[in-house]
Amino acid sequence: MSRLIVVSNRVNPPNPAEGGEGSVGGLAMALAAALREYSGIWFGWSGKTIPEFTGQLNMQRIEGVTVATVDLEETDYQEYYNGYANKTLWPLFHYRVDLTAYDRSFGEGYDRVNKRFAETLLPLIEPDDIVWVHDYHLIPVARELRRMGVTNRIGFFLHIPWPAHQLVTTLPRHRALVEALFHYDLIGFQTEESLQAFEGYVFSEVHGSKNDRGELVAFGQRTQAAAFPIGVDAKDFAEIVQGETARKVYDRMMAHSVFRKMIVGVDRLDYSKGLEERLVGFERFLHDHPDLRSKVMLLQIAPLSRDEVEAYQDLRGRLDGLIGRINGAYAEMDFTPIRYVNRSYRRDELAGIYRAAKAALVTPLRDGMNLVAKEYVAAQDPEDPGVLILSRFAGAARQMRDALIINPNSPEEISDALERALSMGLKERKRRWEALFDNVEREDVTAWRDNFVAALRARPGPGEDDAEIKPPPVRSLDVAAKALRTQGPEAKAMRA
Ligand code: GDG
Repeated sequence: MSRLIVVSNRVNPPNPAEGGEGSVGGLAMALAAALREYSGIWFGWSGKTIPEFTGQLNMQRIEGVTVATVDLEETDYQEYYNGYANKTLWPLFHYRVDLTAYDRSFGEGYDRVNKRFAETLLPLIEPDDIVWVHDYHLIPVARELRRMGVTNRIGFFLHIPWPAHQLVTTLPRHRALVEALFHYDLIGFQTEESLQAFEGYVFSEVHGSKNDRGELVAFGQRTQAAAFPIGVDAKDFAEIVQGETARKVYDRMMAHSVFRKMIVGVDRLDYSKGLEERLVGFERFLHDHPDLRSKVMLLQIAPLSRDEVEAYQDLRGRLDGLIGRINGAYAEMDFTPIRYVNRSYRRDELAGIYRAAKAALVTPLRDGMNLVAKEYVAAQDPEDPGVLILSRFAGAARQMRDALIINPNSPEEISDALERALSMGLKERKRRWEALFDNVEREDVTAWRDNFVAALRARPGPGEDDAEIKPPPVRSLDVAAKALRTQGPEAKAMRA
């Protein structure tokens, strides 16, 4: 069996001392699970910066996983990580053009670091290995590896949405970014919607096509693109919720909310998660339902994330103000409606918290998938399950039709859904939960990993497939650009 080499920006193997989680974030969770059963290597940035890049590899074995990390230079960190990844691609791919920085140095830093990643990774790759690159930080890795002669199968999975073509084209380097994706043998998206948006770009912007094998053809290359919705380790979650820590936390939460139903939100503090909209919706609920005010409380867990980026600092400030306003207006001397916590909890503690909550509010404005929605379902008591309120803009909404689906931009919809969730009878709660759990269990993280790896292995290897690739048709803009560079009569006509 060939080895699997997983490449991601950060490398966070699970740590039992932290309740089985290396760090907060959906990607880390999923990758730890992916490597648990495959022999292979997890390669990425150590999270440390040094004055000058050395390319020195640090190899360790953690919890059965071989981990290879490399340190980055401070400038790399600023331009590639804080810059192009988190100030350009993240906001743009979450439809926040207003927060997107189009800074040329960020793009250069992004290319430089991707090249450094590829160069450092190169000596680790053996002929039979398959390489699986993750997320928007590392799109050009395959292009760089190909330039160095690597012919192994290389796959890519995008954890965040692929946005509409009109948004992608606001990027000055959009063509190069998409071309870089065509060096992968397989590109995975979270949803059909993202897949279609990507295809839309390929067809309309670079006049690519789909061949009779379903491959996308453009830039003189071809690749396979498909949707692989990511899942959670549902079985593990259902088990840890029965463990001692989860039970203790559950009992504690129940004791604290004896006369009140607890609603929970768990998110990295990120503007894509719709935290402000959620709070405004909850405020509307309190306003519209004076009779229910004394019967509910909202626990919002929001560990800080990317707090060196201004947009995240601004969001934090706005949330502090909003929560202060709502608590000021609706608190009693012995009660505050919103408990807001900026720290992270262990995974097993989180499981107990989920189980004690009568409803979960998951309200992203855009989200590749959203694992919290799935974890909440996995942690419920089958005999008395809580209700999931889920944004239609989370990738998870495609699979989780039995949640109460809302538009997070509407405070009224959030308020109505809360009222409905809190008054829902046991029969309906069970019916909805069973359908949701069935999906969460079936389409879990193992299914995601196995489907992706199987599809990647099924791609033709080097020399296995000599089908001719037609070069893409010349775009009218290219003709115009060429003409402008020449001195002929065509050029004169164009300049005129
Ligand atoms: C990206 C995409 C996609 C949160 N707080 C704590 C904690 N968490 C864990 C949750 C969950 C994970 O972090 C968050 O995952 P999400 O999927 O909700 O969101 P992103 O971090 O934005 O993940 C997303 C995902 O990648 C996977 O492809 O679903 O759309 O944006 O697992 O439990 N974990 C612990 N303590 C906390 O306080 N232990």
